[in-house]
Amino acid sequence: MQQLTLFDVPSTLPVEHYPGFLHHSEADALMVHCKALQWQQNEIRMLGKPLQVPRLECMYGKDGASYLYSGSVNLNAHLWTPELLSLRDRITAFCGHEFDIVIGNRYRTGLDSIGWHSDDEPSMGYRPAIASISLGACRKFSIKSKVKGSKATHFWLEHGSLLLMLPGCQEGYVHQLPKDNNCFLERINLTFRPYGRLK
Ligand SMILES: O=C(O)CCC(=O)C(=O)O
Repeated sequence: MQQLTLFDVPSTLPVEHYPGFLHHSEADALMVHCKALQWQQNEIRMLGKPLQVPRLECMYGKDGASYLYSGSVNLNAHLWTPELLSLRDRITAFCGHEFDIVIGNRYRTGLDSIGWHSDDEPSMGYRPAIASISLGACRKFSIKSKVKGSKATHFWLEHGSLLLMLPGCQEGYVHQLPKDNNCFLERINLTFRPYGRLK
């Protein structure tokens, strides 16, 4: 079992943050691999009008898996690459949670982002754990309780870091990756998720 220090997380948050989960060279190699994945530019419908999602997306995982979010974007799984599968198994060995799909987000610059949301699609089952790997530019990730007026906690997610969103996180909290006008570098995020489990 990998020995890592749990970093700067308030004890009430159902989140664990491991900045050095991947060695720098492993993260570099994974970034090269991820750049060659099958990225797509999706659109959501806002007030009846199509709007480009401010990032590129892809999904890999078990055959036939499809993931609908915001009621309008449907991601269909490409088959696992050996690299993504081996990373998934390594995360499971580290944290004990099991994952069936990975969703990739590619933020081309700091102008790409994802707004406040929780990942509560029923296809992930009851109280899912989600494991998030960050590559490339260090960006701010914010999380706050769904209770009105709650203050956000911020994490700077470095190249090679792992952020675990534990069971209960999606039910009680929302998260976002806001725009950063001072960031000109690319970032890739991989979220490993359960899919199609009854519990
Ligand atoms: O890029 C990130 O760190 C966050 C991604 C995210 O919120 C999501 O995929 O639901």
